[in-house]
Amino acid sequence: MDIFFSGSIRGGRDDAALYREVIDMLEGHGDVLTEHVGAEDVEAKEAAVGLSDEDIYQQDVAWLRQADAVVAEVTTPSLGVGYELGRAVAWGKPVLCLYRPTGDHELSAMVRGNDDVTVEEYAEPDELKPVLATFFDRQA
Ligand code: 6IA
Repeated sequence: MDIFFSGSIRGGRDDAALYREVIDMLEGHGDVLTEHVGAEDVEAKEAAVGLSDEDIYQQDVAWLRQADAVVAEVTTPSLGVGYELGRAVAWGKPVLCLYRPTGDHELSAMVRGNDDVTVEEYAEPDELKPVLATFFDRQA
């Protein structure tokens, strides 16, 4: 199972440590194609590697196309995450969005209102293990 994990990068890195925890949990369910989303120093790495925005876009869309499932942490709003979700839904991929309602931002109606997206609300990362198990059991 190839898993595309989606989380905010230029939208804001407040939840970066949480993304790493989610990625660790996802690794129990398959290969995570996008581990860099959880990297502490992703912006510095981006500058060091010298990828253009076009390189990032092309690589990202290729990974998204390859993925068997998409899991996004959507508490920090991100244009890139929203774009990836739209493409994933259009390709008929199973999509799970994880959202903490205790955050500063209300979840977009374009995510919560979409029947093709499973939205799970949570407060603590500990709650996610059974949520992920149920989601991946459904894909088996
Ligand atoms: O608009 P945002 O930057 O918040 O969008 C975040 C989403 O875009 C993530 O889910 C990623 O899949 C994708 N994304 C944004 N930047 C990168 C990136 N930078 N590499 C891959 N995907 C990205 C290069 C970092 C690397 C050299 C460590």
